[in-house]
Amino acid sequence: MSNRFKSVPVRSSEITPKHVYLSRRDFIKAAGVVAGSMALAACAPEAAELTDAPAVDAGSAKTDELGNPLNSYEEITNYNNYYEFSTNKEAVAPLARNFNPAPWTVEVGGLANKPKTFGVEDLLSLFTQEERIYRLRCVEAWSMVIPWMGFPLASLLKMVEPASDAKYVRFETVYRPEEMKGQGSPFYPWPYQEGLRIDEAMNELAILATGLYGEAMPSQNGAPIRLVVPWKYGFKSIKSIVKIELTDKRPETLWSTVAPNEYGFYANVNPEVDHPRWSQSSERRIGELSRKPTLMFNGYGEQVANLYKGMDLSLHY
Ligand SMILES: Nc1nc2c(c(=O)[nH]1)N[C@H]1C(S)=C(S)[C@@H](COP(=O)(O)O)O[C@H]1N2
Ligand SMILES: [Mo]
Repeated sequence: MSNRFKSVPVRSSEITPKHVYLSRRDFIKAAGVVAGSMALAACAPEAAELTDAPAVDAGSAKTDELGNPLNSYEEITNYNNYYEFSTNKEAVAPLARNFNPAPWTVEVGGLANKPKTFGVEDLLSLFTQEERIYRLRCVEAWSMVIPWMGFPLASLLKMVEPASDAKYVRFETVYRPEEMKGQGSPFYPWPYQEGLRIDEAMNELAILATGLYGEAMPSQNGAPIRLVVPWKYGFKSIKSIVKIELTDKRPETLWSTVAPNEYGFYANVNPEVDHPRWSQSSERRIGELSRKPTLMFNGYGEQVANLYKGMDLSLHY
């Protein structure tokens, strides 16, 4: 079990919400990080306090279950697809600085026996936050390895008790054109929406992520809560979710509305099915020089291939 993907339970007390962000030294004390780090921090107090780097796991040589090293916090938080802010990946982080993710609620309902609106604080305390080291493969053929914090989407769905006719799950991003200037663009049908079949949503790999590198989720990565479905192209992993709806109809998605022949509903990572405008057989790992072969289901076939038995995957780009 443990070597099928990297998952470590983390006490919610070890997660630092940005609004109560302590100095790195205080955080190290609060989280009970090993004595070695304490000594280091004491030797270099200036550097420790000035850094914007994560307080947990900084500089450790962690890898995913295939031995791939993690991308750095810098890389993960400065190269982002988040069209609500900008279509320029390097411009997202500075534009997201004024985004305010607190307070925040997520409405979970539709075809459910116990629909409920949750505050993000509720979600952090109701569900054990665990670290999941996942590969993120963008449909644009670049990828990263990211240590997310979060909890299984299935845990939340079970709590609201899906009705027997619920077949899909629909997700919606916040709509705040004042804070998200990209939402002024007429080329996209805002708010961003996405969807999964309910059995995909219940798969143990699908998580709602609330942080990365042990820190609360940065705005540019989808604060305060976003979906992560690592066997699918990155655009399925919708950010800054305010609504989750169980439904009997396949949801419309932003990308399948804009370009249905390029971005399908399933969007499973597949090296054998090319994007109409480029090959998907290899990818550029951010921070590395040579390209890597793309893996079927992004390397998660053991956990998810059974979801698609009998489906012609070449028809489901
Ligand atoms: N709401 C919203 N969610 C989104 C996007 C977006 O533009 N808006 N971009 C998607 C794409 S294309 C990718 S590759 C991932 C990128 O996630 P990251 O910036 O955390 O690496 O977010 C996905 N989720
Ligand atoms: Mo993407």
